[in-house]
Amino acid sequence: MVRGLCLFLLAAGLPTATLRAEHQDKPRKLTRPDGKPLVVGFSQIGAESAWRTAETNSIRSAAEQRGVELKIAFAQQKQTNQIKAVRSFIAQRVDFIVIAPIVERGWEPVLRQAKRAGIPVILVDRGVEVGDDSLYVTLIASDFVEEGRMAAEWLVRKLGGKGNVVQLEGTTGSAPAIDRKRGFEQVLARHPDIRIIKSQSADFTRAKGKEVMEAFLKAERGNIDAVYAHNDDMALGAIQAIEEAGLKPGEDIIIVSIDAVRAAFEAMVAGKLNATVECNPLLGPVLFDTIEKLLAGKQVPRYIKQVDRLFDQSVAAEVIDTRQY
Ligand code: GYE
Repeated sequence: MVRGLCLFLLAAGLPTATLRAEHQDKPRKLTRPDGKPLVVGFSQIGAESAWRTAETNSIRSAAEQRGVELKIAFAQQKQTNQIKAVRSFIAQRVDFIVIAPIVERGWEPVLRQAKRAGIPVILVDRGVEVGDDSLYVTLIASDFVEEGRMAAEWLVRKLGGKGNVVQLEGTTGSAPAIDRKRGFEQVLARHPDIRIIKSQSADFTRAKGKEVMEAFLKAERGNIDAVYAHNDDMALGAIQAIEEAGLKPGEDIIIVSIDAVRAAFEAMVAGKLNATVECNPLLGPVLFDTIEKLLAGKQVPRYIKQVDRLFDQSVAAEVIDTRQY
């Protein structure tokens, strides 16, 4: 256990930092005060998307570079498994606990246990809803409302302000599903001739994206101008469903999604996906830089915001080889 509770106090009251995840050239080894390797427990959601795999790999390799002993527990999309994993990290008295929380609610009891044990908690990629802000040190994540707005603004232009949209939502109750819907719908509220005619969760997976899109096409064939998917994997599933229905994705139906994973760039180059909003999963370096600061007794902001941008077909071919995930 490192410095325990005081880290929570140090983190309080600081503004948001905005940054792009950057790789340090030669990251320093992180150790406990007794010189032994630092131990970090990471409760990961699972492996539902290419984004998540990229995040896991980034955190794994950043830990390796810094000589950190990383214990990863994959929760197979279940919050109960995540809570069990966090309890076990507390029992093992790890130095830091990192959580990518599947949903926003239901975290207070276990976070209180971690706080009582004096183990600092860092949230990565998704936020939680808790009444007591001191239950975690910082959140390292993108602004999902802003991502939803970017997708909507692009789509409004593409549709010329008029059309029917179907929405493939992410995991119900998760921060990115809630906020990407909110941001998108905020923009659409100013454009009454664009309507969301169907909206359903497809759990951030390609298989469910295909399944839900098949159902949408069955119910609304000929009536769908665009798809808004809360991640690329669901958009890629929808593309398959659209093709199997004898339509041209990217032409007959416009598709915009979020993440900007490599497969999305390939789909844009092939003309099947129209645009994707980046959501940076390469959080390993910024996560361990933050831990390093906390170990040195420095303050860190409550929210370390990752900056995202939108890519569309017009730049896909040029940009694809520069992508890191
Ligand atoms: O967009 C999606 C994933 O939490 C930001 O989770 C992440 C989201 C990401 O499965 O692909």
